[in-house]
Amino acid sequence: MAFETIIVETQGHVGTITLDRAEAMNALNATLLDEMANALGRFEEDDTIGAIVITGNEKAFAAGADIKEMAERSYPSAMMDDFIGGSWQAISKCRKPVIAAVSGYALGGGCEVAMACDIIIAADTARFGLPEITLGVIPGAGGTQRLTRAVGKAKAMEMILSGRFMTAEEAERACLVSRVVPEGDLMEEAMTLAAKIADMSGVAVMTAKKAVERAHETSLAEGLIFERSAFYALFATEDQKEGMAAFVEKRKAQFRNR
Ligand code: DAK
Repeated sequence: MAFETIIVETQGHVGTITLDRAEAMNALNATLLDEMANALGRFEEDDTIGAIVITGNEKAFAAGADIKEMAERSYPSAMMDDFIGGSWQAISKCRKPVIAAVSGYALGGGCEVAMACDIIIAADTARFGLPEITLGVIPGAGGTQRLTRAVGKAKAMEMILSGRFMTAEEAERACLVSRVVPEGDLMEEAMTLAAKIADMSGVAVMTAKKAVERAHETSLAEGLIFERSAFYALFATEDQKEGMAAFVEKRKAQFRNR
Protein backbone atom coordinates (compact mmCIF):
# COMPACT_ATOMS: atom_id res chain seq x y z
CA MET A 1 0.00 0.00 0.00
CA ALA A 2 1.28 3.46 -0.89
CA PHE A 3 1.02 5.98 1.93
CA GLU A 4 0.14 9.66 1.42
CA THR A 5 1.12 11.16 4.75
CA ILE A 6 3.85 8.94 6.17
CA ILE A 7 7.03 7.30 4.90
CA VAL A 8 7.48 3.70 5.98
CA GLU A 9 10.89 2.05 5.82
CA THR A 10 12.77 -0.85 7.33
CA GLN A 11 16.43 -1.02 8.21
CA GLY A 12 17.55 -4.42 9.44
CA HIS A 13 15.11 -5.40 12.18
CA VAL A 14 13.86 -1.86 12.76
CA GLY A 15 10.77 -0.35 11.16
CA THR A 16 10.51 3.43 10.85
CA ILE A 17 7.48 5.62 10.33
CA THR A 18 8.25 9.21 9.33
CA LEU A 19 5.33 11.61 9.58
CA ASP A 20 5.26 13.50 6.31
CA ARG A 21 2.91 16.49 6.29
CA ALA A 22 5.63 19.13 6.52
CA GLU A 23 3.33 21.82 5.07
CA ALA A 24 1.08 21.45 8.14
CA MET A 25 3.75 20.85 10.79
CA ASN A 26 2.83 17.15 10.59
CA ALA A 27 -0.65 17.87 11.99
CA LEU A 28 -2.37 14.56 12.58
CA ASN A 29 -5.33 14.35 10.23
CA ALA A 30 -7.55 11.29 9.86
CA THR A 31 -5.55 9.95 6.91
CA LEU A 32 -2.25 10.22 8.78
CA LEU A 33 -3.66 8.53 11.88
CA ASP A 34 -5.14 5.69 9.80
CA GLU A 35 -1.92 5.25 7.86
CA MET A 36 0.19 5.25 11.02
CA ALA A 37 -2.10 2.60 12.56
CA ASN A 38 -1.90 0.55 9.39
CA ALA A 39 1.93 0.74 9.28
CA LEU A 40 2.18 -0.18 12.96
CA GLY A 41 -0.11 -3.17 12.35
CA ARG A 42 2.13 -4.36 9.53
CA PHE A 43 5.25 -4.05 11.65
CA GLU A 44 3.49 -5.97 14.43
CA GLU A 45 2.78 -8.83 12.03
CA ASP A 46 6.26 -8.83 10.50
CA ASP A 47 8.40 -11.34 12.39
CA THR A 48 11.61 -9.72 11.13
CA ILE A 49 10.80 -6.43 12.90
CA GLY A 50 11.86 -6.15 16.54
CA ALA A 51 11.44 -2.42 17.23
CA ILE A 52 9.78 0.60 15.65
CA VAL A 53 10.85 4.26 15.46
CA ILE A 54 8.34 7.06 14.84
CA THR A 55 9.75 10.43 13.83
CA GLY A 56 8.86 13.68 12.08
CA ASN A 57 11.04 16.38 10.57
CA GLU A 58 13.40 19.00 12.00
CA LYS A 59 10.64 21.55 12.63
CA ALA A 60 7.95 19.27 13.96
CA PHE A 61 7.44 15.79 15.26
CA ALA A 62 3.74 16.73 15.07
CA ALA A 63 2.01 19.99 16.06
CA GLY A 64 -1.13 18.20 17.19
CA ALA A 65 -4.35 16.95 15.72
CA ASP A 66 -5.33 18.78 12.55
CA ILE A 67 -7.20 21.80 13.92
CA LYS A 68 -8.64 22.69 10.50
CA GLU A 69 -10.13 19.21 10.16
CA MET A 70 -11.41 19.20 13.75
CA ALA A 71 -12.81 22.74 13.93
CA GLU A 72 -16.35 21.95 12.74
CA ARG A 73 -16.82 18.73 14.75
CA SER A 74 -19.92 18.47 16.87
CA TYR A 75 -20.49 16.39 19.98
CA PRO A 76 -22.80 13.92 18.17
CA SER A 77 -20.33 13.47 15.30
CA ALA A 78 -17.43 12.92 17.73
CA MET A 79 -19.52 10.30 19.52
CA MET A 80 -21.02 8.59 16.47
CA ASP A 81 -17.79 8.46 14.41
CA ASP A 82 -15.84 7.05 17.33
CA PHE A 83 -13.53 10.08 17.06
CA ILE A 84 -11.79 8.89 20.24
CA GLY A 85 -11.23 5.34 19.13
CA GLY A 86 -9.30 3.25 16.65
CA SER A 87 -6.25 4.85 15.16
CA TRP A 88 -5.42 7.01 18.19
CA GLN A 89 -4.89 3.85 20.24
CA ALA A 90 -2.68 2.06 17.72
CA ILE A 91 0.58 2.91 19.50
CA SER A 92 -0.55 1.99 22.98
CA LYS A 93 -1.85 -1.33 21.63
CA CYS A 94 1.42 -2.12 19.87
CA ARG A 95 3.21 -5.04 21.56
CA LYS A 96 6.61 -4.31 20.04
CA PRO A 97 8.70 -1.47 21.48
CA VAL A 98 8.11 1.91 19.88
CA ILE A 99 10.60 4.78 20.15
CA ALA A 100 9.61 8.38 19.41
CA ALA A 101 12.49 10.39 17.93
CA VAL A 102 11.33 13.95 18.50
CA SER A 103 12.69 17.06 16.88
CA GLY A 104 10.94 20.44 16.90
CA TYR A 105 7.33 20.73 18.05
CA ALA A 106 5.53 17.82 19.75
CA LEU A 107 2.29 19.54 20.67
CA GLY A 108 -1.18 18.39 21.63
CA GLY A 109 -1.91 15.10 19.89
CA GLY A 110 1.73 15.08 18.70
CA CYS A 111 2.94 15.15 22.29
CA GLU A 112 0.35 12.46 23.10
CA VAL A 113 1.63 10.26 20.27
CA ALA A 114 5.17 10.65 21.63
CA MET A 115 4.02 9.88 25.18
CA ALA A 116 2.17 6.76 23.98
CA CYS A 117 5.53 5.45 22.71
CA ASP A 118 7.72 3.43 25.08
CA ILE A 119 10.76 5.70 24.92
CA ILE A 120 11.16 9.31 23.79
CA ILE A 121 14.53 10.50 22.53
CA ALA A 122 14.53 14.25 21.99
CA ALA A 123 16.68 16.48 19.84
CA ASP A 124 17.89 19.58 21.66
CA THR A 125 15.42 21.55 19.51
CA ALA A 126 12.36 19.64 20.76
CA ARG A 127 9.43 21.50 22.35
CA PHE A 128 6.71 19.60 24.19
CA GLY A 129 3.32 21.01 25.05
CA LEU A 130 -0.38 20.35 25.47
CA PRO A 131 -1.88 23.66 24.27
CA GLU A 132 -5.45 22.32 23.81
CA ILE A 133 -6.65 24.70 26.53
CA THR A 134 -5.84 27.62 24.21
CA LEU A 135 -8.35 26.12 21.73
CA GLY A 136 -11.07 25.78 24.34
CA VAL A 137 -10.68 22.03 24.84
CA ILE A 138 -8.46 19.62 26.78
CA PRO A 139 -6.10 16.83 25.69
CA GLY A 140 -8.09 13.86 24.40
CA ALA A 141 -5.56 11.16 23.58
CA GLY A 142 -4.07 10.49 27.00
CA GLY A 143 -2.32 13.80 27.66
CA THR A 144 -3.81 14.56 31.06
CA GLN A 145 -2.97 11.06 32.27
CA ARG A 146 0.39 10.29 30.68
CA LEU A 147 1.96 13.72 31.22
CA THR A 148 0.91 13.67 34.88
CA ARG A 149 2.36 10.20 35.41
CA ALA A 150 5.59 11.23 33.67
CA VAL A 151 6.29 14.65 35.21
CA GLY A 152 4.05 14.82 38.28
CA LYS A 153 0.97 16.86 39.11
CA ALA A 154 2.40 20.36 39.50
CA LYS A 155 4.24 20.53 36.19
CA ALA A 156 1.44 18.70 34.33
CA MET A 157 -1.15 21.11 35.76
CA GLU A 158 0.94 24.11 34.80
CA MET A 159 1.40 22.89 31.24
CA ILE A 160 -2.17 21.69 30.69
CA LEU A 161 -3.88 24.68 32.31
CA SER A 162 -1.67 27.34 30.72
CA GLY A 163 -0.56 25.68 27.47
CA ARG A 164 3.12 26.40 28.26
CA PHE A 165 5.69 24.46 26.20
CA MET A 166 8.65 22.62 27.72
CA THR A 167 12.13 22.62 26.21
CA ALA A 168 13.98 19.37 25.57
CA GLU A 169 16.26 20.13 28.49
CA GLU A 170 13.33 20.65 30.86
CA ALA A 171 11.64 17.51 29.50
CA GLU A 172 14.73 15.47 30.30
CA ARG A 173 14.97 16.95 33.80
CA ALA A 174 11.28 16.15 34.33
CA CYS A 175 11.75 12.55 33.08
CA LEU A 176 9.41 12.97 30.12
CA VAL A 177 12.18 11.93 27.72
CA SER A 178 14.90 9.37 28.23
CA ARG A 179 17.64 11.40 26.58
CA VAL A 180 18.43 14.63 24.72
CA VAL A 181 20.84 14.52 21.80
CA PRO A 182 22.09 17.09 19.29
CA GLU A 183 19.59 17.56 16.46
CA GLY A 184 21.95 16.09 13.87
CA ASP A 185 22.43 12.87 15.84
CA LEU A 186 18.76 12.21 16.57
CA MET A 187 17.97 9.52 14.02
CA GLU A 188 21.29 7.76 14.41
CA GLU A 189 20.82 7.58 18.18
CA ALA A 190 17.22 6.40 17.87
CA MET A 191 18.06 3.79 15.23
CA THR A 192 21.04 2.50 17.21
CA LEU A 193 18.89 2.09 20.29
CA ALA A 194 16.08 0.44 18.30
CA ALA A 195 18.53 -1.95 16.62
CA LYS A 196 20.00 -2.87 19.99
CA ILE A 197 16.54 -3.67 21.37
CA ALA A 198 15.61 -5.57 18.20
CA ASP A 199 18.70 -7.73 18.69
CA MET A 200 17.43 -9.02 22.06
CA SER A 201 15.01 -11.88 22.54
CA GLY A 202 11.67 -10.60 21.23
CA VAL A 203 9.86 -12.73 23.78
CA ALA A 204 11.84 -11.18 26.64
CA VAL A 205 11.44 -7.66 25.21
CA MET A 206 7.66 -7.96 24.90
CA THR A 207 7.48 -9.41 28.40
CA ALA A 208 9.66 -6.63 29.83
CA LYS A 209 7.51 -4.00 28.10
CA LYS A 210 4.35 -5.50 29.60
CA ALA A 211 5.94 -5.63 33.03
CA VAL A 212 7.02 -1.97 32.94
CA GLU A 213 3.52 -0.99 31.75
CA ARG A 214 2.14 -2.71 34.85
CA ALA A 215 4.05 -0.21 36.98
CA HIS A 216 1.67 2.46 35.66
CA GLU A 217 -1.48 0.40 35.58
CA THR A 218 -1.60 -1.60 38.82
CA SER A 219 -0.54 -1.47 42.44
CA LEU A 220 3.06 -2.29 43.43
CA ALA A 221 1.93 -5.62 44.91
CA GLU A 222 0.12 -6.64 41.71
CA GLY A 223 3.01 -5.44 39.57
CA LEU A 224 5.49 -7.48 41.58
CA ILE A 225 3.32 -10.59 41.22
CA PHE A 226 3.15 -10.05 37.45
CA GLU A 227 6.91 -9.53 37.25
CA ARG A 228 7.68 -12.68 39.22
CA SER A 229 5.44 -14.92 37.07
CA ALA A 230 6.76 -13.37 33.87
CA PHE A 231 10.33 -13.89 35.07
CA TYR A 232 9.66 -17.57 35.82
CA ALA A 233 7.88 -18.02 32.47
CA LEU A 234 10.93 -16.83 30.52
CA PHE A 235 12.83 -19.88 31.80
CA ALA A 236 10.58 -21.90 29.47
CA THR A 237 12.11 -20.20 26.41
CA GLU A 238 14.98 -21.30 24.20
CA ASP A 239 16.20 -17.70 24.28
CA GLN A 240 16.84 -17.92 28.03
CA LYS A 241 18.95 -21.06 27.50
CA GLU A 242 20.80 -19.36 24.64
CA GLY A 243 21.31 -16.08 26.50
CA MET A 244 22.79 -17.72 29.58
CA ALA A 245 24.84 -20.27 27.58
CA ALA A 246 26.28 -17.43 25.49
CA PHE A 247 27.34 -15.60 28.65
CA VAL A 248 29.06 -18.69 30.03
CA GLU A 249 30.74 -19.43 26.67
CA LYS A 250 31.81 -15.76 26.30
CA ARG A 251 30.06 -15.27 22.93
CA LYS A 252 27.23 -13.11 21.59
CA ALA A 253 23.79 -14.63 22.07
CA GLN A 254 21.80 -15.53 18.95
CA PHE A 255 18.19 -15.10 19.96
CA ARG A 256 15.49 -16.75 17.86
CA ASN A 257 12.35 -15.47 19.60
CA ARG A 258 11.51 -18.94 20.85
N1 DAK B 1 -3.45 21.70 12.70
C1 DAK B 1 -3.55 22.18 11.43
N2 DAK B 1 -2.61 22.94 10.85
C2 DAK B 1 -1.53 23.25 11.59
C3 DAK B 1 -1.35 22.79 12.92
C4 DAK B 1 -2.39 21.97 13.48
N3 DAK B 1 -2.31 21.44 14.73
N4 DAK B 1 -0.19 23.28 13.40
C5 DAK B 1 0.36 23.99 12.39
N5 DAK B 1 -0.44 23.97 11.30
C6 DAK B 1 -0.24 24.61 10.01
C7 DAK B 1 -0.47 26.12 10.11
O1 DAK B 1 -1.86 26.40 10.02
C8 DAK B 1 0.31 26.62 8.92
O2 DAK B 1 -0.45 26.36 7.76
P1 DAK B 1 -0.67 27.52 6.63
O3 DAK B 1 -1.23 28.67 7.37
O4 DAK B 1 0.74 27.78 6.13
O5 DAK B 1 -1.56 26.88 5.62
C9 DAK B 1 1.51 25.69 8.89
O6 DAK B 1 1.13 24.52 9.64
C10 DAK B 1 2.75 26.28 9.56
O7 DAK B 1 2.38 26.68 10.85
P2 DAK B 1 2.67 28.15 11.44
O8 DAK B 1 2.70 29.16 10.32
O9 DAK B 1 1.72 28.39 12.55
O10 DAK B 1 4.17 27.95 11.95
P3 DAK B 1 4.87 28.67 13.17
O11 DAK B 1 6.30 28.25 13.08
O12 DAK B 1 4.57 30.13 13.20
O13 DAK B 1 4.21 28.04 14.48
C11 DAK B 1 3.39 26.21 15.86
C12 DAK B 1 4.38 26.68 14.75
C13 DAK B 1 3.50 24.69 15.95
C14 DAK B 1 3.81 26.84 17.19
C15 DAK B 1 1.96 26.67 15.49
O14 DAK B 1 1.67 26.22 14.16
C16 DAK B 1 0.91 26.13 16.40
O15 DAK B 1 0.69 26.65 17.48
N6 DAK B 1 0.20 25.06 15.96
C17 DAK B 1 -0.94 24.53 16.68
C18 DAK B 1 -0.49 23.80 17.93
C19 DAK B 1 -1.68 23.25 18.70
O16 DAK B 1 -2.53 24.00 19.20
N7 DAK B 1 -1.74 21.91 18.81
C20 DAK B 1 -2.83 21.26 19.53
C21 DAK B 1 -3.93 20.91 18.56
S1 DAK B 1 -5.34 20.16 19.39
C22 DAK B 1 -8.36 13.18 19.93
C23 DAK B 1 -7.22 13.09 20.66
C24 DAK B 1 -6.35 14.14 20.65
C25 DAK B 1 -6.64 15.28 19.93
C26 DAK B 1 -7.78 15.34 19.20
C27 DAK B 1 -8.68 14.29 19.20
N8 DAK B 1 -9.27 12.04 19.93
C28 DAK B 1 -8.79 10.83 20.60
C29 DAK B 1 -10.37 12.03 19.16
C30 DAK B 1 -5.66 16.31 19.94
C31 DAK B 1 -5.96 17.60 19.82
C32 DAK B 1 -4.88 18.52 19.49
O17 DAK B 1 -3.76 18.17 19.26
